[in-house]
Amino acid sequence: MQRNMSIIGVPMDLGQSRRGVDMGPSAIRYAGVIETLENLKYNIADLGDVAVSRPDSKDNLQEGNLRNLKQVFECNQTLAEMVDEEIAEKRFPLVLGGDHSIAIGTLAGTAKHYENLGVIWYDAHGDLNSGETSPSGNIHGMPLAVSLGIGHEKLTNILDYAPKVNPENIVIVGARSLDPGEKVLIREQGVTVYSMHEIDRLGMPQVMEESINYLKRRTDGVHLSLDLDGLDPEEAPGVGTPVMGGLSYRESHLAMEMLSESDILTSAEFVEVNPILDDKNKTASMAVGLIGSLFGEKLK
Ligand code: NNH
Ligand code: MN
Ligand code: MN
Ligand code: MN
Repeated sequence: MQRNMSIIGVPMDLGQSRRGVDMGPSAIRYAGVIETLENLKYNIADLGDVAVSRPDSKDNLQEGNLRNLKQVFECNQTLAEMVDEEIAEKRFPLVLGGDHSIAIGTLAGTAKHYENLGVIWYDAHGDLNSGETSPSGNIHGMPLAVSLGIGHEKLTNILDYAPKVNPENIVIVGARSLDPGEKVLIREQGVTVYSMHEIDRLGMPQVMEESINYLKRRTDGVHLSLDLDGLDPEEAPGVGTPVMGGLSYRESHLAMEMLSESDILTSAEFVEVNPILDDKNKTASMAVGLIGSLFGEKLK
């Protein structure tokens, strides 16, 4: 794993409807992400936060069922350029959200650098909606579809290329709330999904072993996009769209430890921490605990 790492905060809350997730990067920094990584001997450059513009009342807030498209696009464009530059300078990008719409920018900046980027999407949701299938109009439910080239052209074409990712290089872990259009897309495009059903049947060790082996065989870089709502809301309450019956903190730690051992990751992001809905910064602290395991912290 690359020892030089750049942290990029993205205080974005316009990709969904509940305020507060814009404070996620502060909460994760406050919970000690920099100290944790420095203790693990990484050289950290904290690049601060990407600017997110505010929609004013005159703006057209909704364009083709995409809420706040203009602001989400502009922020992701900037984020994509930053991630691109960090990777070009051989620094590992660690992006802190913010809502999950920011994966559009992270993936745009990342996928350029690989022939065949793999993606692990750790989430209760599939984030495979488009303006046509979205039940909410919230762009945070769309970033994975956008990376497949499906969705509004402004978003799919960031950094002037599309698609970013091959659907067969995507593994979703923890899904338990998929919309009808997302299920169709998963079947049609050959996305691998370990829903909670498979995790219950096989257990996290086998799920991660299969995922890692699969991606190792067919990709030349792997991005982890971890939505904290993949975890069970009893344990991680600080998220905007909680779905019961999720992954435990322990299972998630194991997943991170196995990813760390595999050494396949080339970029990562942690998203959807909402400190307003949290219980004493517990969810942000979990994010930092998981980041520690992902980057090599050992229990003994
Ligand atoms: N699938 C729903 C939508 O598209 C919810 C998405 N919410 C998320 N995704 N938090 O991870 O609106
Ligand atoms: Mn998500
Ligand atoms: Mn590529
Ligand atoms: Mn989610």
